[in-house]
Amino acid sequence: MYSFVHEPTGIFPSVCPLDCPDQCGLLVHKRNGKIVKIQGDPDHPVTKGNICNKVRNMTERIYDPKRLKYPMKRTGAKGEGKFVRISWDEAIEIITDKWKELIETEGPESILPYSFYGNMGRLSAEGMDRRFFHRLGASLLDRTICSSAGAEGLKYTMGGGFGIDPEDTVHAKLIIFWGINAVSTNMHQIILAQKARKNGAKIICIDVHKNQTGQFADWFIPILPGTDAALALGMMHILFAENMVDNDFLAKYTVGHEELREHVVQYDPVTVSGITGVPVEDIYKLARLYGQTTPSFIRIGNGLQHHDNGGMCIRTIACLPALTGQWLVKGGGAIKSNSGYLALNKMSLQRPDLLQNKHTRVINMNLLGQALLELDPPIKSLFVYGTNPAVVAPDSNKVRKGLAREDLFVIVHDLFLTETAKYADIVLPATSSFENTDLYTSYWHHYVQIQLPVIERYGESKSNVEVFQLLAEKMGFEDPCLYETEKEMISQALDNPNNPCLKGIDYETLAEKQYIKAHVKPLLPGKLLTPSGKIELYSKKMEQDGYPPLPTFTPLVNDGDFPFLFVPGPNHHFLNTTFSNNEKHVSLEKEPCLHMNIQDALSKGIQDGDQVRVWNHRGECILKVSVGENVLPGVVVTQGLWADSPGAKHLVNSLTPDRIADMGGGATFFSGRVDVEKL
Ligand SMILES: Nc1nc2c(c(=O)[nH]1)N[C@H]1C(S)=C(S)[C@@H](COP(=O)(O)OP(=O)(O)OC[C@H]3O[C@@H](n4cnc5c(=O)[nH]c(N)nc54)[C@H](O)[C@@H]3O)O[C@H]1N2
Ligand SMILES: Nc1nc2c(c(=O)[nH]1)N[C@H]1C(S)=C(S)[C@@H](COP(=O)(O)OP(=O)(O)OC[C@H]3O[C@@H](n4cnc5c(=O)[nH]c(N)nc54)[C@H](O)[C@@H]3O)O[C@H]1N2
Ligand code: SF4
Ligand SMILES: [Mo]
Repeated sequence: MYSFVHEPTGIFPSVCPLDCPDQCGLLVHKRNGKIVKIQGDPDHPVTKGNICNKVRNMTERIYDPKRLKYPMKRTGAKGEGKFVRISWDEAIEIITDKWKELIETEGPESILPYSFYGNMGRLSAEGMDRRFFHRLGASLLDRTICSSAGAEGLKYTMGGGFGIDPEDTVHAKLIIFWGINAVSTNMHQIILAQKARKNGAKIICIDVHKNQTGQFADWFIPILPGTDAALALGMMHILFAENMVDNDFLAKYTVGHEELREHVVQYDPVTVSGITGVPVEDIYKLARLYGQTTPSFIRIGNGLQHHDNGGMCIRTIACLPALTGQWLVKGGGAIKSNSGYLALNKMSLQRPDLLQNKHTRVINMNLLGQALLELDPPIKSLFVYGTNPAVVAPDSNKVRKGLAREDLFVIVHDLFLTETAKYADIVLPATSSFENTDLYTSYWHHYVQIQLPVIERYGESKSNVEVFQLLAEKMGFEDPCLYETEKEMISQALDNPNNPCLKGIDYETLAEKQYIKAHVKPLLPGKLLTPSGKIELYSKKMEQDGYPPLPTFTPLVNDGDFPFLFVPGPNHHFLNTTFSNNEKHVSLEKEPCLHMNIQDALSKGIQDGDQVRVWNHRGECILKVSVGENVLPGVVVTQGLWADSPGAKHLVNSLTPDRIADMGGGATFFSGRVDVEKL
């Protein structure tokens, strides 16, 4: 296998491993065996040498003295963070002894893997780990924390994660950033929008918070949380009423446009304004701009779908480009996710066939607290990797209570002693992505990329692939697929007869070229993966699944009698909790604050800069208030997944609901209510 580890000095191609749509090409500068600088790869066709501040400062994270060097065993109380060093042999023996005993006494489903995309490498996030846990017969985890509600809604409408090629968006004349803070979370879409703007494009942002993206836009439209489906339906009402729809397109490429035309009569601008807080004249202005501008492009965000009605919201917005026939225009259409184009051979990569009991229970990762506290038969062991649930999972007081259970055997594999790792019985040190071979596929652009090892392993750290191989060996598993090399796994993953876009892309060519564009054809004309092969404005499948078949606005669930809707999203300098423990990034981000409308502040006797207690029936947080007009009355917004530290109660997920969204088992982080009081 290829590797750059043995070249002590030089500049090596690489890829950003973080859960970010941009998946930048990187150049890693190495001197005397150590990384000294990380820069963007100027030759990367989409990211073109630009990278964010987070990753420009990543070297400090790789060599942070706090990084875990060796396995450890807990000596203090759960959550306290006291550990002693042990050897890998001892760690693997303790884990497998415990698991063999559990399998014997309670069955393998008493063990639960808990992971997410802390490293987007497909082998790290859904490779050997899945094979191992399938072979073990452990409970299955439904990985729903990020985008599953929206993914489901998009699938009903468009057949899957399929949008336009972002490289084409420079041709758009109207760009709508809808529920996405792209300046922080998709910076290359902003760079493309700037190019489009130079060619005369107008940029709109629809959000509950006038953040950096709202400030970047030519027109910011503030909206009440969870009401976007109503706004989209109001736009459709006007598009039909004023004959701004493309009837030929509707007839040829959609199902149900006649039903939709009748259905949206009820969503008149006055009604929609009452729901969304968007003035009637702005609804007209928005609909007319959208109806009269071509190409128009909507970048649909993830924040939008972290609501009770998130699936239907995405499904509804995704219907809009069809009304004006945008899918046939270069640069027109939408992107929510493009993951469908780069779909790997999941069967070969994850080997679900190794799971003998086809009725194995499936646990929704958003319900971790409930699962640990209430499930019967109980979960007795939890293996956490590539995620930090004590901070990122909803209703974190419940999660922490579960993690603290004395009879729960917890293993955490991570680069750092995270908040979650403090609850572990055994902590295992993980390599950084620059120490591994892995395969990367963006969910925004159309490039497949490879990571070849650039540096030696830090301390005694091991990759996810290696850890599950060690566990498999000690468990006595003999299946050859548990011992395959990264190169073999990459080849199998890319060999997907169901996905012609990946044709001709293999390990060798990737190692030579670093990134390869998939063979993606425009979505239309063509057959979509919906039951009808067309865009489903009316969906029979939804009806069968118990949903309204037409796009519909459903209000948020009542979350108790608290005056404010609470929207705690990600921030600019962290990636979820990654970097929240690195000094440089924390100093750039300073501290979390709570944005509050001036009217609300007045009525609560709160002034800019005050410390406030934010609370509800689930928990509380202490934050500094920023008073202004960048949120509507009745809404409070904070950014960043900060952990609690002595003297700082910043854990926003202690306030968020663990209710499940309307579709896909999704999370509802932004549908909680809180009260706020001056301290
Ligand atoms: N810098 C940085 N980049 C990141 C991340 C990070 O933590 N930091 N996280 C990564 C991950 S895992 C993901 S999933 C993506 C997420 O990135 P985005 O897709 O941008 O999603 P969010 O930031 O969660 O929310 C986007 C916006 O939705 C707004 N919003 C919330 N509720 C509503 C609503 O009801 N209507 C409307 N119109 N807007 C609403 C929020 O105010 C926010 O500005 O970013 C990735 N990139
Ligand atoms: N309030 C609120 N909560 C949210 C969100 C929000 O917007 N608001 N966003 C949600 C979303 S969209 C997401 S995706 C989740 C994300 O939440 P997480 O998936 O927990 O993401 P991170 O916090 O970045 O944690 C990733 C962890 O993986 C570790 N890691 C990195 N590489 C490797 C590796 O190769 N191996 C191993 N074993 N570990 C590794 C990192 O050190 C880090 O501790 O958070 C969700 N939580
Ligand atoms: S986090 Fe996103 S923008 Fe930053 S380097 Fe990685 S892929 Fe690029
Ligand atoms: Mo996410």
